[in-house]
Amino acid sequence: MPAEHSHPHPHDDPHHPLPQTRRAVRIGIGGPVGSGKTALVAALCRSMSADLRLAVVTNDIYTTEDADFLLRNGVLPAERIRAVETGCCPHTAIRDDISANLDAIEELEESLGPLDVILVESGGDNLTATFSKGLIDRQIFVVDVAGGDKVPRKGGPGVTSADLLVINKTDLAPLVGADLGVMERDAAARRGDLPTVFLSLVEDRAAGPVQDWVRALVPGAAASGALSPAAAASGATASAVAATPDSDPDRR
Ligand SMILES: Nc1nc2c(ncn2[C@@H]2O[C@H](COP(=O)(O)OP(=O)(O)OP(=O)(O)O)[C@@H](O)[C@H]2O)c(=O)[nH]1
Ligand SMILES: [Mg+2]
Repeated sequence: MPAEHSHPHPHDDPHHPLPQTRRAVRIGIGGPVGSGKTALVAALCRSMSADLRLAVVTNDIYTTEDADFLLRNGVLPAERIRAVETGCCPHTAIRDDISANLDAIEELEESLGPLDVILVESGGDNLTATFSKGLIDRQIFVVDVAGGDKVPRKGGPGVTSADLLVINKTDLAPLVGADLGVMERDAAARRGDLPTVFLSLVEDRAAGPVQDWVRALVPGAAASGALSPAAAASGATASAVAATPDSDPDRR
C-alpha cells in the first residue's frame, strides 16, 4: 500500500482557515455513487462518538436511504442524524441552493447543543461535484478503486481540490486489476501538496487515516492512538458491521 500520503496535515492551508468561533467543524463528504461515503460516515461515527460530539446530515435525491442505513446500524442515536431529500441533482443541494442543508445543520445544533463535528454526506454524484464553502469547512472526496485506476488521472474539482482525497476499497484492487501505485502517482500530480489516503473499510474498520485527519481539525480532540483501549476498540470493532456489504438486513 502506498505510504507517502498516509499522514495528512490539515492545518497546512493558511488560505482556508477553520472557523474561529467554537462551533462544530463541518465536513462535507462527496464522491461518485457507491464509492463508500456512507460506509465512511458509519466508520467515523463508530470510532469517534465515544469522545467527540457528532451529528450527521445525509443527502439523497428521492429517499432517506443513507440516513436509514446509519440508523439501522445504530452508529449514532436517531436525534443526531438528519436526512435531506434533495429532489434534484445532489450537487445542487450542496453547492447552489444549500438552504435545506443549512437548515438541517441549524436544527441539529439547536436541539443537541454544542457539537464538535458535523458530517454532511452528499448524494452520490460525478467527478464535478463540490461543496459550497458556505456549507462546509472541509471537504473529503471519496473515490474507489473499482472504477479503475484511471479515476485520479481524470481529475475534476473533487479529485484536484478536496481537502482530503480518499481512495477506498483497496481490498478490491487485485480483483479489478487496479494499480494503487498509478493512482498514488496520478493523485499526487493532480493534487500537489493536498493529502490523499488509501483505505479499505473492510480491512480498516475504524477508517484510521481519515479519523486522524478529522481529529486534527477539532481543537482539543485526542489523536486516535491516544484513546483509551475501550474507546479505540469500540471504533475498531463495531464499525465493521456498517462497512461490510452484507451488514444491512434490509439491503437486497
Ligand atoms: N469491498 C469493499 N466494499 C466496500 C468498501 N466500502 C464500502 N463498501 C461497500 O460498497 C457499497 C457502497 O457503499 P456506500 O457506503 O453505500 O457508498 P456511497 O458512496 O454512500 O453510495 P451513495 O450514497 O449511493 O452514492 C456497500 O455495499 C458497501 O458495503 C470497501 O472498502 N471495500
Ligand atoms: Mg451514501
